Order: sequence, then C-alpha cells, then structure tokens
Amino acid sequence: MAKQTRKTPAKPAASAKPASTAKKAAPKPRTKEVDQENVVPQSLSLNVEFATYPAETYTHGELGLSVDDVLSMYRNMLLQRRFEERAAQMYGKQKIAGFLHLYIGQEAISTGTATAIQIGKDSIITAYRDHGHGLALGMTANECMAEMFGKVGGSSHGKGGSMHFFSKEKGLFGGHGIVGAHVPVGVGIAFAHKYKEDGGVSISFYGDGAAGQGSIHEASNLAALYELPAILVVENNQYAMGTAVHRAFAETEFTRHAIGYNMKAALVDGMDVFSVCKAMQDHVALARENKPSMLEIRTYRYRGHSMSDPQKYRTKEELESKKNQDPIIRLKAYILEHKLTTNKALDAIDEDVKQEVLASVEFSEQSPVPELKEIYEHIYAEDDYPYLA
Ligand SMILES: Cc1ncc(C[n+]2csc(CCOP(=O)(O)OP(=O)(O)O)c2C)c(N)n1
Ligand SMILES: [Mg+2]
Repeated sequence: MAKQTRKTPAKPAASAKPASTAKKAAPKPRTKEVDQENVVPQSLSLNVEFATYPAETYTHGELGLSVDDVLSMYRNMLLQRRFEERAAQMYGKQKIAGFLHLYIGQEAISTGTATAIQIGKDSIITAYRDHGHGLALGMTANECMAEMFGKVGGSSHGKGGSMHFFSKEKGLFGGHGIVGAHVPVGVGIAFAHKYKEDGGVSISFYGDGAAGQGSIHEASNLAALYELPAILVVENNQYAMGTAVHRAFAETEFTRHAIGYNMKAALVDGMDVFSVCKAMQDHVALARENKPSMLEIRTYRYRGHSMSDPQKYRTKEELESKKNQDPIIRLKAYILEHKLTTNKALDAIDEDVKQEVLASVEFSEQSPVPELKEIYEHIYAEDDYPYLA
C-alpha cells in the first residue's frame, strides 16, 4: 500500500470553537497533605475492616429490582450460558478458529454488574474471557457469534474474534489478550470520565492470575492518587491457566491488596447475582464521588482455561461441588421460592434463548467474510494516518 501523506487540517476560526472543546484542566494527583511524621514511632499498626457480600443475603426488593428486572437477569445469564455452549460446539466444527475461553460459571458477575451500572454512560474493560460481559451489556448474540466466526456481521467486522469483543455504544472497551495489560487502559478511561466530567465510571475486570502483574499495581496506585472514578475487580476463579491461587500468591486474600493503595475494598460471592449487584451498586456510588475501590469476586469456571486445556490441576469432585452453587440454578430457585413466576414460564425463557442462539449461528453462517481491504479499515482514528507502509 502506498505511503499516505498527512493533510494539514484547516485551522478553525477562534470564534467558531464550540464551548465543549474548551481546554479543561486535567485531573491532578491528590492535593491534600498526608499526615506523616518524619520520626519513626514506637509502633505502627494496621486496623482494616472489609465489607463482604455473601451469597443468599439480599432480596431483589432491597436492591430496588422489579420482578421484570429479575426475570431479565435470569434470561441474560441463560443467554450467556447457551451462547457459549453453542460456541464450544461451533469450535469443535472448526467454524471458530484461534482461542476460545468460556465464561460458563461466572455469569453472575457480568449480569450483576450490568444491572448496577448505567450502560452507555459507564465503561467496562476486561481480558480475553469477554463473551459474558458483552452479552450482559446488551451486545446481540448475532454480532457476538459472527465476530467469533470472523464474519462481517461481527461487532468488529470479524477482525477481533473471541478475545476482542468491543462496543462503543455499550461502553465495552474490549476484550484484551495480554494478561493485566488492559487495566492501565481501564484506569485511563476513568481519568477520561473525570476529565470530561461526564459522570461515568470505569470498571476494569481481571483474573486472579493477572493480580500479580506490575501493570495492575501501577494502575491501582494512579487510580488512588488521582482519585479516579475507577473500580478494579479481580474475578477470582481460583486458577490462572492451571496454577492455583495458593501456588502463585503470597497474599491470597486479594481484597487485602487494596491496603497498599489506600483504597476501599470488599469481598463478594460471585456465584450469587444479587450479591454482585449489591456490591457493584455500592462501589459504583463510591466511584461517582471519585472514590476508587477494589472488589475481589470469588467465582469458578466450569470449563477449561481454553478449549485445549486437559484440566489436570483439579478433580472432577471439586468441579461438581462448585456446580452445586450454580448462579443460574440459584436464581431460578429464588424466583420459584418467591413465586415471581412459574416453572413453565422459566422453561419458555430457556427455549426462547436457545432459539436466539441458534438464529445467531444461522446469521453468522450467512454473513460474508470481510474483503481484503477491510484489513486497513477501523484501525486508526485519523483517516489520513501517515505512517502506514
Ligand atoms: C503477559 C502475559 N503473560 C502470559 C500470558 C498467557 N496467559 C494467558 S491467560 C493466562 C492465565 C490468566 O489467568 P487469570 O488472570 O486468572 O484469568 P482466567 O483465565 O482465570 O480468567 C496466561 C498466563 C498472557 N496472555 N499474557
Ligand atoms: Mg483465574
């Protein structure tokens, strides 16, 4: 491709400048002085209490959720589950290439979060296990499945694939493959929300395996120092690619990592969608006051790290015992116990979801593969980016 030359943009007349582009002062690091004496005291103690959000503690009424809200949370978690079951099948048929990391078991985290935020105003960023977050935010099964098929109808026109779901409209900033590298971007987005004064908060999700990465610790420090509307969330599913948390971390209570950054933190049961929703409601409220915080959400993934994982690091018994806490079954039991609807109506939701997922496969089959010229499109924000080879 020929080297492109940069066009000099015409300078707008000073009077034509809209008020919204007037230069704003960038957020500054914390300005209040820290009370610290230079003389070493006789003792130095730490007394920190963390809030916890255990399972089966909250009712939908307490969270301000209507019956319709609860049923749509149920549908949303089922959609993620059925979508990924079908995606695994499509991977086996080689309709999906590359990596495929399933979120099955962790759906309460994405749905609980999406229920607590303002979709479109707030921002979410996550790692490669991103299908659940995309669907929870309202990306369609069609655009998500087609993205994995590498087709034009995909959310990134088939150029991102499974690990790189993205939706500007829904505030999903990816889908990232390098462990821990997206968290500084998430904190940067929090900086942008504060700078633009748009009232949004930025939530960065990462895995337990990522929690020791330097980038996360640097980003945590800056989030606290700049008092940003950020929430850092470790989805602790007990394993990295296969390494158990206790084999990799000197401090396995991730909630305590926040102490080093002078941030509030809490521990959440990620197998209960109401616990996640409540924790997020509380921490989003903090973030809206520019009080950054951390959440450790304990969860479990039922499938291997990716499709090629023989899972030798855990027993079948362990897996089965975790499935007893399944977030979808738990919500179903709650709905029936509180008589919010009938078993028959829940079965109808499941059937409806299955049809939606089947239709997404059909849509993806029919959608064309991108043309070769697509490779240069939607890459740079500037149309005349000058450094293309
Ligand atoms: C910087 C970097 N190192 C190593 C890898 C390879 N890798 C991919 S996923 C992964 C494990 C991450 O585990 P965790 O953060 O717990 O996320 P989970 O897969 O459990 O959701 C590793 C080591 C990578 N992608 N990036
Ligand atoms: Mg993990």
